[in-house]
Amino acid sequence: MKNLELARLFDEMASLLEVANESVFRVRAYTRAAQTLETLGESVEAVAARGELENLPGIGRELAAKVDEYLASGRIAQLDELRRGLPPTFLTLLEIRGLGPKTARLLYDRLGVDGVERLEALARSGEILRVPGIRAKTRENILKAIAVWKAGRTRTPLARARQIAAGVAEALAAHGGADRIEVAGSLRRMRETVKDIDILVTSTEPARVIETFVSLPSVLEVTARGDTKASVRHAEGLAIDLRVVEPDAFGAALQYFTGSKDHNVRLRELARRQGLSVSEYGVFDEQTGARVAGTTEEEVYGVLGLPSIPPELRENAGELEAARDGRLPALVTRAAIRGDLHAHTDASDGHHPLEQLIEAAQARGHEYIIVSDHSKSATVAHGLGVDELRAQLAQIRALQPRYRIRILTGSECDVLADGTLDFPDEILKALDLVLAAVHSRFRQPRHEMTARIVRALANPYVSILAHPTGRRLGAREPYDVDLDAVFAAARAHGKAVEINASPERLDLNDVHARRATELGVSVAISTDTHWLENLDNLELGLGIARRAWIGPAQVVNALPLADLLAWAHRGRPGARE
Ligand code: DGT
Ligand code: CA
Repeated sequence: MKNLELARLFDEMASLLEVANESVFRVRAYTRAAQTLETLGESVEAVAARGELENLPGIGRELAAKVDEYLASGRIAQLDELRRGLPPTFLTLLEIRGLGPKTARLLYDRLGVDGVERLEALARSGEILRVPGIRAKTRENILKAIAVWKAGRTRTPLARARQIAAGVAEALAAHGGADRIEVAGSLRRMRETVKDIDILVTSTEPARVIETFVSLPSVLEVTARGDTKASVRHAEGLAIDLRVVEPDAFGAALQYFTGSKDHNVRLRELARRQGLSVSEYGVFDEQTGARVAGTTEEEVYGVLGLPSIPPELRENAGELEAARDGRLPALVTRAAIRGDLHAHTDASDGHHPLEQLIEAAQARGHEYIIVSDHSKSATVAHGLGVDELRAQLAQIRALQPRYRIRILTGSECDVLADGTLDFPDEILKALDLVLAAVHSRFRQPRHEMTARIVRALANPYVSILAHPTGRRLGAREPYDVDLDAVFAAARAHGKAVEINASPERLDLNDVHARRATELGVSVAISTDTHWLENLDNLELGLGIARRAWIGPAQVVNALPLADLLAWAHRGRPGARE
């Protein structure tokens, strides 16, 4: 299927046309075509074979010809033409948020800025201020955007790192002669990005484990290799460290290499006051030198008089004091989650029909699944109009008897620039549960954005604020909003805020989610599913919630169906108190 490949090329053409100063209409035609291709439900080859390319939204004769050209020859002559005369790294400049194609071109022509590295150097030295239109404030924004861009590149997103680690663990289990295999480090603590992957194993044949590890097909280079330890660089750039440890020191090693470093430093202080020392080999009596613990983590914490602290809490953020005082929270678990409260179908920008979404959610043991397609203002996401939503409600009513799982009717309804909702109350009241979300006008000043969201939360039919900060990891910074004011409004109206578990969002993050619940606001841990396998991203949302010290009582989708509906309908006009 060449859909995404072509979409990427059309996006590139749009950027290059803009750089070449072409009319906005031509530029937009390519962006639009790229979007169509990205969301197309079948292969573009099949559509082309039927000669129906021009029936696709946004694809006219000229673009259809480009698609045909690419499918026939693997190239687009005009694209090659546009690329000529620009260095291949030039387009990375357009990944810097806020740097438009015209400015990028100007920077290249005047100062030879051919990529991010040179851009950063000249921004730091101040030389870019010589380019017309670049002021001190622009320079500051460019430097900030470069920092975001780099952060997105130097650390690996949790979701991807988990997949890579799972693959390595599986290979070691299958061929490596490893007994226990555990992932440690920031990955085990569920940080949203990780620098590297730390893996611990026990084995009676360390040499064989090491050999299997360094020979994995995804290994780019072996950077260190010893009898019980090896480090490699994975094809995707990140490092993976493997250590083979003695079974009776496994708990101590796991505790040590899980970190965080700050947590470990505090733990060692606590130990020292009790005449004990903690290392990756065990807990030792400082006087006699005898080892008093090490086989399991429980034992390591136990000899220090502490309950075992969940890895997600080990950031030296009050967890050791809480453990000492018996105040550790009982964190939310997968078993506590009863359903998913954010999912799309192919009626808007999801990729599967309603029935498949329902079946996939039911197969995961959920008690309920919402259908929350976009509303009409979200045009790029093919948002539903009132009639389409009514048709969907009828469809759900007809389907429900066939399923055990409860299908909740819903909407991810756009919050318009003034804080009103994209659907009138008459239709919102027909829905089981409404999500409110900002998808436009991201650059409103802080007070406007705050007032906009606060107003949406006051709408009695809204239950959950979806992805409250609007960030897209490595792509878009959060919009400027006073989250404390948002949380106060949510609290006042009894609304929940979302922990959106999509790997591109993770919004709220751990810090903000902790703040929200401390202020008395409940959360929904939701996947924002567009592809069926996205339903499994719940684990990422749980990671955030657990890092935020959240227990099941603070999670609305831990409620049984009847209680969830009672909560959602509580503030609606005519609802029983
Ligand atoms: P990152 O940056 O995402 O890889 O984060 P971590 O926490 O995985 O950090 P990493 O890989 O450098 O080290 C793994 C764990 O090893 C860390 O969380 C705690 C432990 N560790 C590493 N260096 C030190 C140290 O100097 N002192 C102590 N106490 N522990 C350390
Ligand atoms: Ca690490």
